[in-house]
Amino acid sequence: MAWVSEVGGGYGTTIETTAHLFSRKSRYQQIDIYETVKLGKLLMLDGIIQLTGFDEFAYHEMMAHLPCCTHPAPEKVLVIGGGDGGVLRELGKNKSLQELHICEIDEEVIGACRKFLPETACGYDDPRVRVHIGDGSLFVRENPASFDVIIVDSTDPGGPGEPLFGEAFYRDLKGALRPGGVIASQSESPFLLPDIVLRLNAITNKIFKYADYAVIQVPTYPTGQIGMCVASDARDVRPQASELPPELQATLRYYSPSAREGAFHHPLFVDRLLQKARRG
Ligand code: SPD
Repeated sequence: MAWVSEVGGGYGTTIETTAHLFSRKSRYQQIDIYETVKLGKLLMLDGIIQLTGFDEFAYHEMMAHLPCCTHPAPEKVLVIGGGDGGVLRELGKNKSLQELHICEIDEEVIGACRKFLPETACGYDDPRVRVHIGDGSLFVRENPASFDVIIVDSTDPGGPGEPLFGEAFYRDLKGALRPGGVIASQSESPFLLPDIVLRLNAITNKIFKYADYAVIQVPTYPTGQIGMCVASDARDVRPQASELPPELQATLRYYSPSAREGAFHHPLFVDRLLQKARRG
């Protein structure tokens, strides 16, 4: 038995593992997949926890269904990053979506997850999926006015996901939306990385007419939570603009209209951070 840790900023999260299933340094990052004692499979990129089988449903359901339900009738969706396939898997449950595009920079993440994390990477099996290997920041610039929903499922800033945390990228995201489009992006934990939360919310508030921030409970991420920016030029992003079919809603374990509503209600320190972001 070995304990593996994500450490940084004087803080760490440690998980007990039983087997190291995959380890490889790709052109972009160190990729590790473990079997754990309590939490199912664990995927780490450059030593940062990306998912465990225990709670990945929380993150992936919210990242996929919340922005799709912010759009009245989404058809064409793009995922940037998200090479493990978890967001794709959730999008695939929504039969009204017509095209599911993913732009992932690291082909080796896809290969490793398809082999060792099939319960997550099964998202790739959907015939509506089109895989683009490349830099998401270039892909959105090269595909203007193309998507109803764009979901940025990035790693943390500092690694290959670094270009996905700047204002230029968010301007290109907006440019890649069709009229009425919605974006959602992995936007870190307000306890752990308040400066990043502030920066991303300041960017979305500056660029989009409507912007807000939702929090997802994910126990195995440091501090047990992570946030997502949600933004659109078309409508307020807090209320649902469309509902999931009841048969799909019944299969979910986290996303629901009330979980959505709650995700936008914050403790005081986060509200103050978001007020500061709105002031720019
Ligand atoms: N701090 C960890 C952030 C990880 C966000 N991406 C997770 C990828 C899961 N599909």
